[in-house]
Amino acid sequence: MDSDNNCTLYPAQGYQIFRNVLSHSWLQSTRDAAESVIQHYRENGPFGRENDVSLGELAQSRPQRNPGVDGSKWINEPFIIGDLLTQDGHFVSLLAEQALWSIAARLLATEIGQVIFHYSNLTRKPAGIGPSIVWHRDAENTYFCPNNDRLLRLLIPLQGMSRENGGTAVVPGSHLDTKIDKTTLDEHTVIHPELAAGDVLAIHSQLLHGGAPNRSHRERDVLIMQFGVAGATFRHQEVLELGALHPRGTFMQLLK
Ligand SMILES: O=C(O)CCC(=O)C(=O)O
Repeated sequence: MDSDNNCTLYPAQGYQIFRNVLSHSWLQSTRDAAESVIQHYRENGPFGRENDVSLGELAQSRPQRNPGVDGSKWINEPFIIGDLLTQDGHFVSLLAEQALWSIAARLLATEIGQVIFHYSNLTRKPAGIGPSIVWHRDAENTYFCPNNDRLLRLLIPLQGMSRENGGTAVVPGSHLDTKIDKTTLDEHTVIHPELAAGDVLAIHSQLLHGGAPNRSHRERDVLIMQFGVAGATFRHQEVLELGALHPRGTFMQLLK
């Protein structure tokens, strides 16, 4: 149902899976870069940067998101690490890759030269202690959101992701009905796409999505990149991460 690299499902479903976008070697080097950033966070603790979220601090401030987890033990465990391009040059190389921009251009219905990068982060649900992610639409985000709602998030799991390890859950078609109440969702309308490491899950800005805590023995690290279209004005632009608002050409130049 969901594997369709021609994007024909996206208009009706509001999400699309692209299989094997990261090759084995890209996947391995991305995992290595993610591991080094995670390790740095563990050794140095929360950096106090607005774009990072500690798993322990989240568990303390919103215990309902992570039942049974004692936040005080996990202050140095990252839940979200943002501004990835400043953290490791590998993420700059990855962002220069055409495949990600081609997907963004097709789903945003524009030319690849009109696509711009907004921001990226690593969103983690570590084995056994990963928190839930509440139901939301990305167009509601107050971090980085254009007035025209033309944004697209690409989620790239670095390990296989499914319902079992707190994989991203979606409500197909909910992008077409923004009146659906996210507080009273019928669970029969929810699906949990199964992704292999290196697949890409593209999410429409109005699609309802979220996910349960990870209480499995499997890690779940997801690289997230948000793209938009050049020329938009913004209703929220909390932080300009390195590379924000730039097209692919900038990242290719940085590699020279
Ligand atoms: O990590 C996930 O499962 C979902 C992340 C997400 O919802 C988002 O970035 O908007």
